Amino acid sequence: MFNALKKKFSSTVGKLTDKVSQEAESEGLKNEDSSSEQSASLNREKKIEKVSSAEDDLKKVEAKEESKLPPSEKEKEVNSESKSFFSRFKSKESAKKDEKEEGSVKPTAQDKAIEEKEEDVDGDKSSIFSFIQEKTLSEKDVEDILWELEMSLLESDVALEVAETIINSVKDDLVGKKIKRSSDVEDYTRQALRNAISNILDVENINIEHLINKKKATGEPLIIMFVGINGTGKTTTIAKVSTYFINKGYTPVIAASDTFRAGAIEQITHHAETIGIKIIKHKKGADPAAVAYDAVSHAKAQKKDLVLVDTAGRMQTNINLMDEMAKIKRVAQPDLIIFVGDSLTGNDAIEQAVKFNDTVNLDGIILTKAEADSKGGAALSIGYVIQKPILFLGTGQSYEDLIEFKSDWMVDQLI
Ligand SMILES: Nc1nc2c(ncn2[C@@H]2O[C@H](COP(=O)(O)OP(=O)(O)OP(=O)(O)O)[C@@H](O)[C@H]2O)c(=O)[nH]1
Ligand SMILES: [Mg+2]
Repeated sequence: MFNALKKKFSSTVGKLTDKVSQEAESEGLKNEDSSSEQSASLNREKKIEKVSSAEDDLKKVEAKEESKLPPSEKEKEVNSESKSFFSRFKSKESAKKDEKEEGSVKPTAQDKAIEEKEEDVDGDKSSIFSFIQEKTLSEKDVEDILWELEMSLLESDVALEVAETIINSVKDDLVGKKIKRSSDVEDYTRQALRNAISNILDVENINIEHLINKKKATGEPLIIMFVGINGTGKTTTIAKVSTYFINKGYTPVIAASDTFRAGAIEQITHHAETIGIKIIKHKKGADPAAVAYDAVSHAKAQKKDLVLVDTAGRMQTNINLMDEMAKIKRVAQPDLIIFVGDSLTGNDAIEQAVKFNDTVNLDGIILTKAEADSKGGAALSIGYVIQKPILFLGTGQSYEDLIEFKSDWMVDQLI
């Protein structure tokens, strides 16, 4: 599910990490080059300073130890005194190595004094390098890759306003971030994308179960009407939603208000019988609003918890059929109107949702066939565009193939 979208986000993370790492590397090298002279002269000065103070220390130590040395050793030391200190400093490493190999020779006080001074110099050097390697992300670092991402999102049927909002949010999050190591780019980008997607999906949700219980407390059923264009999966989804609430202990009734399409009443009757729930139906061509009204009366009289109203598929461009839907709404007075869209139709599903929302004011969305949808554009954008929550995703043809839509789950699917 939504694999193409997932790949696009993950490729953005990869590209940005590679780009910034490469830039940081070359900038680091440049900085190292340009600062190498400075740092070399700084180091030289420091070394000279430290060395001369080490020489002083050494002289003191030597003066102390001189008396202890036998004459021959003393002679050797006097000879070596005439060597430059620098050459001794230089050969110290190999001497140290030899000593290590010999294993038993303890460092002399002279060595210790020199070693301490040298460590100071090295310490200064490492702090210079860590400074060179820190990088602040600029707009220039991210803009090409984010532009590419925006194009990919549009190709995946993400609505333009959603793609733009995501890109701007990621850009705002990333620009100015201090990068100390290349894994930071990956972490920050991933987090920026997660934030952007969470914000897109952050539409006020509704809890249907809570609403059923509220209505139940007043002795009324919760009425839900399902709308959408032809063949999106309204009827199948009603069977799935019935199953979902039966499993939670509620009793639904179905209103066969698609009196328009041949075979529609038979189709939903078959589902109701299979699931084992009551269906209220009239003849083909009857007034769909009257069927819904009867189903609500039945539910009230029989203390049923839910009325699920099936409606005929209608194109959002067909004014008469859209008006008829508004009439069913007026008569049945549903508590919720749910738009059922085919996830695979991407941007079309979003456009339909906008038109249906304009006509009857939707409360929520169910996207079907999501299991076959690799693009994911509709799932990512539809809720944001009409500011209504996605409640469920249809994920197959069987009654159990319905999952509750949670924004955290969606973010985890994508990033
Ligand atoms: N793969 C898959 N198929 C689905 C899903 N939901 C519905 N379908 C299939 O989509 C087709 C149309 O489903 P219906 O429930 O008849 O659609 P409808 O919106 O009621 O159609 P009309 O009444 O003609 O407007 C059927 O073959 C369903 O099995 C789903 O989540 N996944
Ligand atoms: Mg139908």
